[in-house]
Amino acid sequence: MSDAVDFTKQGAIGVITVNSPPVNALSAAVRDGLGAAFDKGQADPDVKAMVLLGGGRTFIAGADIREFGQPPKGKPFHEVLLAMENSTKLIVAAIHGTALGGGLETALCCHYRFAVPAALVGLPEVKLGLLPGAGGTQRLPRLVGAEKALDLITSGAFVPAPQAKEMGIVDEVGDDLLAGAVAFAETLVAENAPLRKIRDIPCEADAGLFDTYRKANARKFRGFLAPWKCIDCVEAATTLSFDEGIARERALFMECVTSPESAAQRHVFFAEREVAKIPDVPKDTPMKDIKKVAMIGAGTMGGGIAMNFANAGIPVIMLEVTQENLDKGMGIIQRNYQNTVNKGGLSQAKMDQRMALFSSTTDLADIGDADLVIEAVFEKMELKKEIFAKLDGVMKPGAILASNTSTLSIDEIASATKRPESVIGMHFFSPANVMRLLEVVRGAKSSPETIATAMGIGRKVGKISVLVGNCFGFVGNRMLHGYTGEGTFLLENGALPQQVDKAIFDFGLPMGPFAMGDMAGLDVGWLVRKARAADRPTNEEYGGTIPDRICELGRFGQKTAGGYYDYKEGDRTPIPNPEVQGIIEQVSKEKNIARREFSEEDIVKRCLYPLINIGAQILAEGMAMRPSDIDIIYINGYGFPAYRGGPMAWADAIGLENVLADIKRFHAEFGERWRPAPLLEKLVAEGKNFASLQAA
Ligand code: T1G
Repeated sequence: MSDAVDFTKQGAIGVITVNSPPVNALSAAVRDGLGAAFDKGQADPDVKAMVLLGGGRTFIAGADIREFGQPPKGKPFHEVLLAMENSTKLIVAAIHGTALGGGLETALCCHYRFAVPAALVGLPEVKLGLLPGAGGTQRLPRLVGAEKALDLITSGAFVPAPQAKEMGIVDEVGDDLLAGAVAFAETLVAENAPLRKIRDIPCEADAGLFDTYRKANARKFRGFLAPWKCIDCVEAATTLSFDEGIARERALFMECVTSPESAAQRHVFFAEREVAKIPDVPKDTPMKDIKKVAMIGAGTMGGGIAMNFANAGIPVIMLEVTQENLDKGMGIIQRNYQNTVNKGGLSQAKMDQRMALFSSTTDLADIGDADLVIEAVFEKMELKKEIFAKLDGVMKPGAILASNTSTLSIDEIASATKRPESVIGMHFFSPANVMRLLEVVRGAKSSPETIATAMGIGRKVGKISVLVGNCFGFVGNRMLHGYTGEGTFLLENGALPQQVDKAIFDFGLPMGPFAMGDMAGLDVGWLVRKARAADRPTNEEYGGTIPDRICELGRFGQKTAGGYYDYKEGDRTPIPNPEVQGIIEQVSKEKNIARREFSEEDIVKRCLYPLINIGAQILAEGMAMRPSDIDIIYINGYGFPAYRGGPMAWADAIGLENVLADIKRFHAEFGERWRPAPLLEKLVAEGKNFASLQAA
């Protein structure tokens, strides 16, 4: 028996326990151990049936993701599963925690399944750019039907045990995992229950189900590989024999597991977990208990941010300067919740519970007992410093003072208080109640406890918290500046907004820079450019000429029915505008630029390579802890496609020497803004990539 798997007996029931923390992943040791344990139970004449369970906090949570891309070792998984399914002794899977991926596939090769009520089951391989490669695409449709299997396999959703029982995935739900499963096995033996094999269940589907499903999900699965292969596998379960279906599944699994998309998505899986690891803020750093939050500003951002806390059951007091602003802000929150209720995403009772967690005031003195206060007012430093000075005098000792500023210095804001150790940035992304990303901006004096609390409360309210340094624009917006700026230079060089936006959309972002600008409002950038005009570096080319002229016409985007594009009433579809094209061509003429054609590849490099170059600068300055943090920021804050891994992983996949060669070419043609980041040059000179910095 390997250390990873124990075999014991309870009466006539063999108990097989996987002990491979933290999640009992199906490593080679576990697979070898399972094989040996089943052989032992099979050979023992006193054993009438067997129970398989996970030790620690969960059942088997899937294949060991770290083994993918490595040379195969240990007993092949499908051999272990075949031995179980063909066992002449009844096997019951006893599920707690999460039975996921290969874990659920193992349970489906047992003859019966027992689960505790809090258990979850699912086939989330698609999130890793994979498909259930151990029979899941052939067995699940036979259990729950092709249509439900399609949804479960292409979404990777986790199903609670009671619902899984209703669907037929689980046979029995009971409170005591081992005792319950052993009793269930004993009952089955006493009743001489059949050794059920899911493979023997027929599987049919309505003609056209799969093509209809493909069409209905084309936009959602755009650019991904795995969801499409999942559909093909489930379709095979309805058209081929079980063994032919298994062969088809294995072929398509190999196509996925060797694909760049899966390598990228597996990178993202681990990157999402790395963000929580902060070298100088250990995991056991005490976090403050946030029982009450105060929100300063009930505008779009303030309301959206506040909803996150109410959704997590944390009371929020809203502060505004006038009752009118309060009423308006609370109205927005009410409407947001009502829309969700109307769409069936929330019960009215839950909405009422959340609304009951809100209180509001125009009196600063009323918020002093909050454990965390988040300021979300206009991006004006003077105003923020005035507010933080007042907060310093009002908030109880130990309260955390956070700003939702998207670009301004946390250190300067903290300087307005006598407790800079309690000041931190919590930069949410609009719409704040939807976007997963939270940039936690550490000030020079932010204490480890303040940092740990901000990171932790972000996770508690469903965000992915990423710690960033205190520079202009922090990480995301600082890189965004390079991306959007290059887009306008492309217009001056000869491209049109619709060409740039199409190339970026086809690359995989949800929309291109001009459609995004029209959605966010062009006036926002216009105000920032005017505010910074006086101190703009003289050697920095100005990319704002075209958007300034568009704004001077009062064209701010969707909010004014026109910006770069026109928009019909109630329709967000961008329509190219000839007057805007005239402005673009006029600016090229004034700047003596001969307009030229650009391929989609040229456009992608010109718009997205600044993310890589600026990302390298950010890493060199220590404003991001690791390249994969930047990837997580761009995927969760800006819609960078997960199947490309994020800007830094994408650069590694292209090859940094290739990226640098193009950046040098752009530097020669366009000057300073394209100066290669020294870190990028260093890595290329040393034959390394961004991933080599992860261990740092
Ligand atoms: N392989 C390797 N390591 C894993 C792992 C896995 N499957 N799952 C988790 N870990 C690590 C994780 O990196 C972290 O490490 C620690 O365990 C705790 O994880 C053949 C091909 C189970 C719901 O996709 O969804 O089976 O950071 O922080 O929040 O068809 O982990 O501590 O060093 O996430 O409590 C399919 C992936 C695999 C499940 C627990 N299975 N895991 O969440 O803890 S492919 C999955 C999760 C497959 C078969 C196919 C979650 C969790 P570290 P954690 P958690």
